[in-house]
Amino acid sequence: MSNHSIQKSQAELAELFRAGLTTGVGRSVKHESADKHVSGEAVYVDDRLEFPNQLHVYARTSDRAHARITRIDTTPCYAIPGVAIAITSKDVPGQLDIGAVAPGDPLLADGLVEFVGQPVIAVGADTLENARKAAMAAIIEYEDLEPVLDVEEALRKKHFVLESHQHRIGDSQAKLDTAPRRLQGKLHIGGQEHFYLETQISSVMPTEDGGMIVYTSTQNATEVQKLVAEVLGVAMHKVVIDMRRMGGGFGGKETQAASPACLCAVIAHLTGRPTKMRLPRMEDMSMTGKRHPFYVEYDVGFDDNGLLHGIQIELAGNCGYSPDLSGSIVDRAMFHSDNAYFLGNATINGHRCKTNTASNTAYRGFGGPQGMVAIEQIMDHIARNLGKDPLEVRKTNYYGKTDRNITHYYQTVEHNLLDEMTADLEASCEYSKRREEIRAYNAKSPVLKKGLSMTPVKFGISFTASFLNQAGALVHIYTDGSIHLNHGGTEMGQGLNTKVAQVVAEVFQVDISRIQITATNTDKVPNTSPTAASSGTDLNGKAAQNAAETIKQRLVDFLVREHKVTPEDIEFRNGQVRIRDEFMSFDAVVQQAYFAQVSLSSTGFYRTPKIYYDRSKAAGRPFYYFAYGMACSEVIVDTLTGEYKMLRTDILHDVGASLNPAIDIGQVEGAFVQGMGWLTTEELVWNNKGKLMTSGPASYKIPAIADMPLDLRVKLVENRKNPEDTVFHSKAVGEPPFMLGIAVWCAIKDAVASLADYREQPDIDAPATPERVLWGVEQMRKLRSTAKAVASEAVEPA
Ligand code: MTE
Ligand code: QUE
Ligand code: MOS
Repeated sequence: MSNHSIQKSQAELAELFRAGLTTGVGRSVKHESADKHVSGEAVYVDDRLEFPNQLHVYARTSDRAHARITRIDTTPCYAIPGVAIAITSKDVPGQLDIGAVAPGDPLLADGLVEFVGQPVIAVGADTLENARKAAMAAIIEYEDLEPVLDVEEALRKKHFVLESHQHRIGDSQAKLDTAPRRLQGKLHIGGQEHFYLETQISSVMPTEDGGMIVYTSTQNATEVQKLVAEVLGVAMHKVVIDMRRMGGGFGGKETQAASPACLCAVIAHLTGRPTKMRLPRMEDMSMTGKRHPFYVEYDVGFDDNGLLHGIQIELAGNCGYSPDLSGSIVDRAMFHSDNAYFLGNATINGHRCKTNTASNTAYRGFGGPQGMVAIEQIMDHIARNLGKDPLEVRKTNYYGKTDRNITHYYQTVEHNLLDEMTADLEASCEYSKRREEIRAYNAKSPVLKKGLSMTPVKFGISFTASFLNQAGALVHIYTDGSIHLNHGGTEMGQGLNTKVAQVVAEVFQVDISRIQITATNTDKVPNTSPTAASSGTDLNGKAAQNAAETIKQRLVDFLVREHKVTPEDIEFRNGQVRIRDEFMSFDAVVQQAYFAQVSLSSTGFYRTPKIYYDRSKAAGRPFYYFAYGMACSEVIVDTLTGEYKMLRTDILHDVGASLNPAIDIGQVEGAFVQGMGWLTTEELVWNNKGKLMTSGPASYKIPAIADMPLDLRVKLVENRKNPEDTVFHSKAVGEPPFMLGIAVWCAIKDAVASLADYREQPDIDAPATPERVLWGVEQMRKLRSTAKAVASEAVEPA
């Protein structure tokens, strides 16, 4: 970097200049922490050197789903050695509620418990073991109340955490009544545990003036800052959040990282000692919320081609005991209940059902996947009713390019890639040929049945709460030419820091090795939005670009003055700067600018243009653009056991002009497998007392390497810039490919439907566990034998 020792000649500088940059945007630069992830040197909160005198915090949680607390006695806690403090809700100095958007989440239960796993008291002790022993020694007595554990019961009783909401276009009722064909159905969709490898964790150090520095694993630094300040009853400027990286978030650390941080802060405040709280896996699984399970009812009218005439969908999200983000999550389910299809005349009702379980929260797709599973089920149902290939019915209903392109929330779908991407993938995966082969195979194979399905994804990019679509960044250039970069996003493994660094490398035209990104920190970039809605790169990349361009402009202005040239004479490239026909290294330019008293530091800011949404009218343009994907999956099902194996999946996914193809393909593969796990083996089971029985990896089955499709082929759409002015015309990638997993669920149902000549839709709820698949097999066999009996009776002579 330094060129004090070796002065390069003009010819050498010119050659470097001409060679061009290899680590800017569009390059498969490896993840900034890849080596450290592999060697184990990446520092997570639990790896930080511990503070002297630190307390470990442990929460004793409710073992009742719904009860009044009649007595709490913490005196027995103090008999355990090493115990410093045992606190209840009464000891919280500031506000007790840590609800993210609406109140409803007390930091510690206050007279009432509403789920098994709800924190009631917290203990600080010298070791985690002592804290746990002491917490278990407390006396807590309850008077049981009737719990609501079933989403259908909650829906029937209108037991909601928030009001219901409607999206409506046209006259669905009239169209249902006049449609040539009509079907009704219902479906349960399961939840999903985040299973981030690093469980929730915070470590807090009290500082002067009543301040706190909080090291925590969160997607939402500003929210934790605000809630820590509120529970302490101090201003936000007393609290600093430092977040270097998460060991996975997947939405589970958007709101639910706050509770350990706040418990640590309260105990640090009351004792004056540093604190740390890390949830053991079983506690993490029972205390924190998951993806919302949904119950869906539909009524659909269509014609003989399968074209939709009218549709009504009831989407009932199981929110758990409190609102958390369920308002926006059920909204996003409603926004995506069209997926890729023009609904025309539609009424979509979204309900936020309250049950006595942990408060369900953000999870990759944020309700979108549940809405999309519903409409994909409907597409399959229509196809079985008509005896058509489901892909034909899907294509018939795709949004048009110039007409049939208004969504049920009145946004026009522009630049849709559905037709081209479907045609491309259909050809490259040889859909028709394999469809024929599979039909032939199934006709000859009595036990093993193959299934095939090709499903699209259209996912809206932007927070639907429009104000969240903003970001900030901070860039410094030091006098040696090295660059320090901060932005408001958080790194959870998705490669955000790498992409944002590539953007800054591109602007300055310097190698990425010059750029250091450090922890996300609320005193560097304030008022951050959560890193969520897949918009981390879109927002923070643009903010960092803005900061870097501000500094670059100052450098250009300086060179213009100094060298008496015009801005057009100046070009930055590969660590060099050309000033008309003279070359200077970037370092030398920076040094000269410093001596000329030019500021080498800048903030940057970005807000997404064009979007607006009026929720009271349920109309607007909530999404800046859509990301598209297509997946084709082939499975084989054993109809004697219900077990299955993924044989092959082909994926074509749209990321606009990719900022980093290697990272993007990693995101597509990871998201697809996570989506597949949700819809196949990941089943959450509660007992009739509301206790989560699947609270560890022994009983909750996430996909492992052996569950991968035997043949997985992932391609990104080539030569398709995002037509909107996003960061270097890229598209968000974090969530959209999750919903490619729907192809696997539909392929399993396709294999089972073969048992009834593809004319019946098996009732296989999600997840399609082997048990459910077996029930679907039995259902198909029963339907066929009744049909045969009826047919043979009909031909029997009287
Ligand atoms: N990838 C990894 N490795 N780990 C994660 O936790 N979270 C996903 C996705 N990809 C996640 C991930 C979710 S839910 C979102 S919203 C996006 O990353 C957030 O990051 P981005 O906006 O920077 O893509
Ligand atoms: C997608 C998301 C989020 C969202 C909307 C989306 C999200 C999120 C919020 C949200 C909404 C209102 C608030 C708030 C957050 O909305 O992650 O603090 O007041 O947190 O379409 O991912
Ligand atoms: Mo992702 S669910 O928006 O954190």
